[in-house]
Amino acid sequence: MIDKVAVISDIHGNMPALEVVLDNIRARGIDQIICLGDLAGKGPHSTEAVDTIRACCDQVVLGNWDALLAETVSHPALVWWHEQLGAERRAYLGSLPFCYDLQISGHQLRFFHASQQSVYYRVFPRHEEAVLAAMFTNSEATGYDQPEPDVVLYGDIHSAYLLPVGRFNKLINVGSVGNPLDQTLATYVVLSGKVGASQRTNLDVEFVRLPYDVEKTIRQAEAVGMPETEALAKELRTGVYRGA
Ligand SMILES: [Mn+2]
Repeated sequence: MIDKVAVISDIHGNMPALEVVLDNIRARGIDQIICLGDLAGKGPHSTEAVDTIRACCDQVVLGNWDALLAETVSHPALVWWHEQLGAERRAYLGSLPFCYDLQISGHQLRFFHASQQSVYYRVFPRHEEAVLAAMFTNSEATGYDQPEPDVVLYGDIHSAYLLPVGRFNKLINVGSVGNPLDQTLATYVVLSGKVGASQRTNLDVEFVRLPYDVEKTIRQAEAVGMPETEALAKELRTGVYRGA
C-alpha cells in the first residue's frame, strides 16, 4: 500500500487557485496534506484561505507573510490584510510551527517555508553549494532533536524545482498555489511512498501544474479595492515577479 502526501505552499489568498488544487488532491484520493506557509497576503481572499487551509491540512508551517501579518504592522498595504484577517486568525498564523519532519520510505524529510535559518532567509537553486547544503542541517530554528534530513521541501520563492545536493540529498521547491512565479499555473507536489517506514524504498515526487481562473481572482481583488492589485494582476498573468 502506497501513501500519497500532497505538499502545497504560498496560497497568498487566491481561492480560485486553491479550490482547483484541492479538487485535484481529492480526485487523487490523497489523504494527507502538508502546507508550507504564506496562506494570506498579496491576494484578495486571505480569510477564506486561512480558514480552508486550517480545515483541510494535516500540517501547516509558518511563512514569512504569516509571521509578518501576525504582528503589528505599519505599512499601509499590510494594514489592509492585517485588518481583514482579524485577531483570531492572526493568532493562529503566529502560532504556526517553524518546521515539520516526517519519515517516508526510509527517507528523512523536512518541511519548512524558506530555509533552515529563518522564514525571511530566501534560497534560490542558483545559490552556492554551501548555502544549498546548509538547508539539510539542524539549526536553532529547526531544533536539534530530530535527525538531519536527506530530503528538504520548501516554498517561498514561488518557483518549483528538484535539485540533487551532494551525493545523497534532494532539495525540492514545491512552487506556489496562488502566486506562481515560474509559470501561470497553480503548482503543488505529490509524494508517493510509505509514510513512517524506516526501510529504504522508492520515494516518488510528482509536480502538478493546474490552470485556474486567473481573471476571476483579479476581478475579485479589484472589486474589494485590494492594495497593489495591479502588481498582483501582472504576476498572475505573466508568472514574472513584480520586482524583476
Ligand atoms: Mn510567499
